[in-house]
Amino acid sequence: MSTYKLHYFDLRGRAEIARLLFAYAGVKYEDIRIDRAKWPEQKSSAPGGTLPYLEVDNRSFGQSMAINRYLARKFGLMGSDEITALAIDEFVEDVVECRSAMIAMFFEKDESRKATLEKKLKEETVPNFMKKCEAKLTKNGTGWVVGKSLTFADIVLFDGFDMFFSGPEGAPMLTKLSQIAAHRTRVSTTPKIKAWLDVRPKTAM
Ligand SMILES: N[C@@H](CCC(=O)N[C@@H](CS)C(=O)NCC(=O)O)C(=O)O
Repeated sequence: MSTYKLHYFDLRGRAEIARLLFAYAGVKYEDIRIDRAKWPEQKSSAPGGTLPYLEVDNRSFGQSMAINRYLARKFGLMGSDEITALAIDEFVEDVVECRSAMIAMFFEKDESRKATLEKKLKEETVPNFMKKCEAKLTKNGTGWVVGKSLTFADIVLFDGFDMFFSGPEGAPMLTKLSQIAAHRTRVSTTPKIKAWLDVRPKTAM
């Protein structure tokens, strides 16, 4: 049995999907939360100088999505065949694309550029993604994104928009997205996930 240490700031951010995967799989790991003030002196021990990174036994690996995919595969959440894994990954990339557009807008400093990005996000990117996601959940008809049980895709969807759906724009939108709303409930009430959500540190993001 491998030993795992997940290093990140005291945030959900880019580490929360891994934490949810550990929780769902019921696998023990050390959830190491680095103080921002101490980060500069620790940066050189992180692969690529960024967080999160995962120590598996005594080897360290960076890049959050590589870590997430490794854990998802290890914990049997990538489906039982390669085509199912492809469908899961396809959906995960849709989430990543939509989230990246949201993050780019959030961090844009130039006001005029920010306004352009925000308009595109509100009028096209987010509604289009949500529409596609509602249709996908309806078509699959099992309550899960791919196949008949929870996979990596469900955890990525749940975590990817967790902050958005708790906020002033996302919360009212969710009332009109019946499939996604039901999906959020289904994921968050899955016993091992619920147990983590109930105790996880309350952080701003
Ligand atoms: N593509 C990388 C991005 C990692 C990244 O930018 N991490 C940020 C925190 S979310 C970080 O380490 N910031 C501190 C720094 O760069 O010194 C990943 O997904 O892991």
